[in-house]
Amino acid sequence: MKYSKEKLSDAVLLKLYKDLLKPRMIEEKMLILLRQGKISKWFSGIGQEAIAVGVTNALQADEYILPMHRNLGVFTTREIPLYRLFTQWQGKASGFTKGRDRSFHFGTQEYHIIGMISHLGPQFGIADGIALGNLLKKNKQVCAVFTGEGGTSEGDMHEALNVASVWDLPVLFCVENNGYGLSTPASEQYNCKDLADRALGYGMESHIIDGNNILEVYTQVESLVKSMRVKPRPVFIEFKTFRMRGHEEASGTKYVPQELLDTWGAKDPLENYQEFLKSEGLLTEKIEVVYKKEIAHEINENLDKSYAEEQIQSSVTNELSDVYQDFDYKEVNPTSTKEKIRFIDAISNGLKQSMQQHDDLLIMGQDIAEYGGVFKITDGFLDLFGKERVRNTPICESAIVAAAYGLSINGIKSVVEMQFADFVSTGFNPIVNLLAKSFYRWNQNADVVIRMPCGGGVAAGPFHSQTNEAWFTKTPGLKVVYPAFPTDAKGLLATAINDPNPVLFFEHKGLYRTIRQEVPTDYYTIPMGKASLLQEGTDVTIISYGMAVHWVLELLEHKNISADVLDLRSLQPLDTEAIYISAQKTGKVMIVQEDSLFGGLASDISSLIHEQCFEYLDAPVKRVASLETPIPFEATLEKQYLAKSRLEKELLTLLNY
Ligand SMILES: Cc1ncc(C[n+]2csc(CCOP(=O)(O)OP(=O)(O)O)c2C)c(N)n1
Repeated sequence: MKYSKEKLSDAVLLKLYKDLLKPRMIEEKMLILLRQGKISKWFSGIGQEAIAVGVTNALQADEYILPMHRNLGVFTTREIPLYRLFTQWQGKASGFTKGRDRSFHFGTQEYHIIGMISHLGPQFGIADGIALGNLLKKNKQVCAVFTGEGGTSEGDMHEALNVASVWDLPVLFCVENNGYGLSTPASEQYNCKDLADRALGYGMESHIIDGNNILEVYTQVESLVKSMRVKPRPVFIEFKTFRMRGHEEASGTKYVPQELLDTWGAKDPLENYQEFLKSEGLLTEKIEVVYKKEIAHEINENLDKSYAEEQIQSSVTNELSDVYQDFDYKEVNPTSTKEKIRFIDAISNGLKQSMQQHDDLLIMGQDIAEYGGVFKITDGFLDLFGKERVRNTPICESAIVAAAYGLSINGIKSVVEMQFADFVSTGFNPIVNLLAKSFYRWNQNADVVIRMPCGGGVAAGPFHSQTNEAWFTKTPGLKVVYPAFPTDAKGLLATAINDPNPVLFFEHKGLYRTIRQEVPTDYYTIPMGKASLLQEGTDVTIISYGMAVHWVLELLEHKNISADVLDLRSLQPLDTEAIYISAQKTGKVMIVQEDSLFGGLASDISSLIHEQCFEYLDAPVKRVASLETPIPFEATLEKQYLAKSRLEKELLTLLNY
């Protein structure tokens, strides 16, 4: 292997050696512990250390770095105390996730390291968000993100590269091409000569670097990030390297030809560099012994400390209280000035006022800038707030949701507009796995609101009519809001934006231009988790949300029925108290939802009522919902699909029970 010292000082050359040595020695220890059954799983980075160590050394300590499962060298180079790493792997309290997530699945703001989730791909979009935050803060920082060549096949990576290129984001995309993704050889993973070639297609600069040569990694990356800080842009690097051990220790390397292991074994980044430093007279036997002793002592001392720590203790209350970040809700009361406006105007108005309240709040979405969004909710926003804060995005829901999370990591709030709620399916993974689980996993909040124009009755067919709130109410860590009236929509949107947790904000398209109300003109908030009792009666309780509330009100207008009508307004948190009070009062409950029946909100609310109010009930709780089919396009078919047409019959049956 050829090494070129460039202008590096002896101190730097030796530091790089010591930084390479440390993860190697930790790993060797871990492999022993694994054989002794003292740790459960290990993803080896042996043979690849020069990449993590070189890149981390080239970055400043406060520049974010997003490693993967083979990048122990990132953590050690950032000098995380080893007992914290060891206790993390043992699931103990001094680790980074309170025993809630394993191995390298954690982040730490203290060390500016944002760890992976198992799904690999979302790391790229997060890096985009962090880099966007850096650009907006004008702090001249870059951010580096890692993946293996296997991870490059995921759609998330392509979306994120594209966004980074379109937005000129200073992200260093580091691909460690180590020959295998689990057992799949690179030849079955992609079909271009070099992965670096792909960057061309995104209009992005790329380089190929020998990932086993620490000096090449360090010097080239250092000069690249220096220039990226001055001229912000994404850079894609393919590091050629090899995975010398199994995917994880238990899976072995039987499928890897011995010649490959031999060839790459001869290129070992540590041994070769060691020889080089010795040949240069820089590394003496004496220094080497000192380094090894020092590191071995550090490992053993920290291991002892980690083993001495007791297993983690927690309680149900403690676990439940860590799913959401505490939110100090501040009531802002509406002024007396009101204006009769439509549902859509209330949302637009509320969003605008929140942009004024929060100087750094960003909105991202497709066609939202000059065009004003397909529903025109952000019409005129570009002139008011500028292109930096009102951002058109390419069509890539997954990367944008992940980027919103990255912004949040970098301290910036954002609202993401789904063009239609239906399209959230292509951003599903980062919502339910990144945003939802983040606070519980490592106490990092995801300050993101996702606006969801949803719902049927608009003859738009199966892909522009869904009301898919139940996809999200199922997932702990998300809040879900679903207003039915303009006043609620405006106040709840303000609260959703103030709340530091991820919120899905459902807006029924059918209400946009049909419902008007006298809405306070100034900024105000409404608390989440409080249902609204729209009508009071004695014979029956009708619980609903969104468009279905209006079906209920319309039906009752023409009937002489004494009913409590409860509009839930928010589904997570859910106002169970209001539900139980009303159910106990009337003894008969009907729950109406626009979504198809099975697995919807109505089912859970019905169960809750049966469990909590059984003695008070005069009839089984009735769920009324749409058909168990996709939503048809043609108007009469859609009418037949929607629950509205069955409402009256079901209500009368319940009343006569
Ligand atoms: C979305 C997703 N699919 C599959 C897996 C299972 N899996 C975990 S790591 C891995 C191989 C990754 O290969 P590569 O990106 O090349 O990284 P390497 O392990 O070689 O460092 C696979 C298939 C996963 N974690 N996430």
